[in-house]
Amino acid sequence: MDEKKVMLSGIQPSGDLHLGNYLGPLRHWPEMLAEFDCYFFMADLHTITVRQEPAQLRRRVLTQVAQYIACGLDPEKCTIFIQSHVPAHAQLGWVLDCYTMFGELSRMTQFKDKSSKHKDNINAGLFTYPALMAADILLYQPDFVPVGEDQKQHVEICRDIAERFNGIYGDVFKVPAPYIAKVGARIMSLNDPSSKMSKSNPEGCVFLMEKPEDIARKFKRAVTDSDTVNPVRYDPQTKPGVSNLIQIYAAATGRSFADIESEFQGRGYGAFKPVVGEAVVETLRPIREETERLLADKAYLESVYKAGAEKAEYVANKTLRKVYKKVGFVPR
Ligand code: ATP
Ligand code: LTN
Repeated sequence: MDEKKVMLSGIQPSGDLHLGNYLGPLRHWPEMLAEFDCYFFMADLHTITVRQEPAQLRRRVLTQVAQYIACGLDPEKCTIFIQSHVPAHAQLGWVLDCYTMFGELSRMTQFKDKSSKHKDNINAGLFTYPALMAADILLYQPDFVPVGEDQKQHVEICRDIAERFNGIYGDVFKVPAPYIAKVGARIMSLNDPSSKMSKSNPEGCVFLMEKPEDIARKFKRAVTDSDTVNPVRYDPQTKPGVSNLIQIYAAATGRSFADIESEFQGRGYGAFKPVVGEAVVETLRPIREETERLLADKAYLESVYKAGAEKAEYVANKTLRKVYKKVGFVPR
């Protein structure tokens, strides 16, 4: 019998989910439920690499569980869990710390970025984060890890760690591949198209739970350029702002760039920006409404993440036991 391929991904509940998270990885996850055996988790262990307010963290984790479901992840068809509920992540994380080199961790772009942003808290967890992420992945032996462009480097180091470990102990881990969707892989900030949309710049960022009028306002104010002849053209080098809007519109409506350019031929940004805003509002509306409904049903959410933790733990422990045996730990 052909076993289904496995895929896994997670998002840190370090802020409310935004349009970049959605149009990048999240939107594609439900498409994979039929084909793959899927695991989706809230990466809460990763989140404390940056100081968090405990009540906020709890709220965001639960909201994120509800949002995963509202975005189309049917808990009957995949495993949805909270990372800290499965101790094997931290346990394998430690083992892999010992197979990850200081030099390779020093080259991680995200570490460089985050340590320059949080100079007062450059903790060891922030530095070893990729080894924990490798553990998150390798525990489930996935074939694919669907993420946004910025996480590619972390999936690559995970492959290196897996190959190093396998090189010493034989085939313990499956070596996974990143899976990065073409349209939406990197949504840029609305008020600064040179940097990616991120919760750390809330004015340039559209959150999934945001009110329609606020979303519309952010799109109307989106930074474009001063081109007046046929301004709605996709050219990320010279026109990053409008190209980002075209990308968002294409991802939200499923239309091609060429089709969008021809619809707006000869028309200005004043016509284009509100239309993009409206398309995003309509894309997010059902997700927001369903998230609100689910958040009012705490018992259901709890049943989802408890069942998810049990299923995840079973698979994760199998890999962990194998690893412990290979490195020479005495079985209990
Ligand atoms: P931060 O603001 O701390 O950089 P973030 O908002 O980028 O965080 P992450 O938790 O790092 O969010 O990312 C969650 C997932 O969403 C990852 O797979 C990441 O690649 C993807 N992602 C994040 N921002 C974008 C974006 N602007 N465009 C496309 N994908 C994105
Ligand atoms: N680093 C990822 C979150 C994450 C993740 C993972 C993604 C943690 N562990 C394992 C895929 C697989 C991020 O989104 N910032």
